[in-house]
Amino acid sequence: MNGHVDQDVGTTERLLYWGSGSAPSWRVLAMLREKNLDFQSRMIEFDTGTPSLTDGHRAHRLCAACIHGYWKRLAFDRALMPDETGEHKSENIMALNPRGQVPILKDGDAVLTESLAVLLYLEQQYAKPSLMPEPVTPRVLQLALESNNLHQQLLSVLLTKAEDPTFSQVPTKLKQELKLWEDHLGSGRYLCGDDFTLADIAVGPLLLSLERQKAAFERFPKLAAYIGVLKKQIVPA
Ligand SMILES: N[C@@H](CCC(=O)N[C@@H](CS)C(=O)NCC(=O)O)C(=O)O
Repeated sequence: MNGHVDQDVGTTERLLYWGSGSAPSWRVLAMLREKNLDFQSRMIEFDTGTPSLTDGHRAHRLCAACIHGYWKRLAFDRALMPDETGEHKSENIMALNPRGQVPILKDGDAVLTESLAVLLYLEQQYAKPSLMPEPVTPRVLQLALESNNLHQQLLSVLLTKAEDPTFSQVPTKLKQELKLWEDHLGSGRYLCGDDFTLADIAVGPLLLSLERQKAAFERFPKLAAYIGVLKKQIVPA
């Protein structure tokens, strides 16, 4: 049975630490599900009362840790910030990932802390069902890793009002990034044709997170259609 709830599930030696609203975590959850892999699920709590986290953000399950981190990068007055007491900074998590970030996957003796590394590892380690065409298609690898550019831009919109349905607050750089992904989509159902691949798992949760923020995709019709497809394939996290 696949675990993606806030409790231990299964009896395997596979354990995933993840956070609600965390797109990188969502990638790993989606991958484990596609691979039909059992795991114990540990959803960590990183909402420590971040002042910028509105009810709208909470309702839309946006990543509290990202919002917090974004304020910090903007050099928001540290005195106004709560201490980073969220579970992601606990001794237990820091011992596994000194960056204090999730997702973290323990698989037997292996510990992986970067979501894209986890995807590649799982694909390599558990080949079936395959999410990588054989022979390896450069495009799948290219787009899977290129998705990190979109992730960077996604972080920049986390502070826009979750209730804003117009997408008017979306920074120009994000729009430019979305245009690139619009152009990446061809006539196939997915990013690399008609097969669901690792590239879709890398990109999907990022787009679904944006959609969760009520971002309107009217000016990106291919992306809008793709998101509709992804919503049927990728379980919310
Ligand atoms: N590059 C990492 C990013 C992981 C990440 O940013 N995780 C966030 C949640 S979405 C986190 O744990 N942030 C806590 C912090 O940075 O303090 C990955 O892809 O796994």
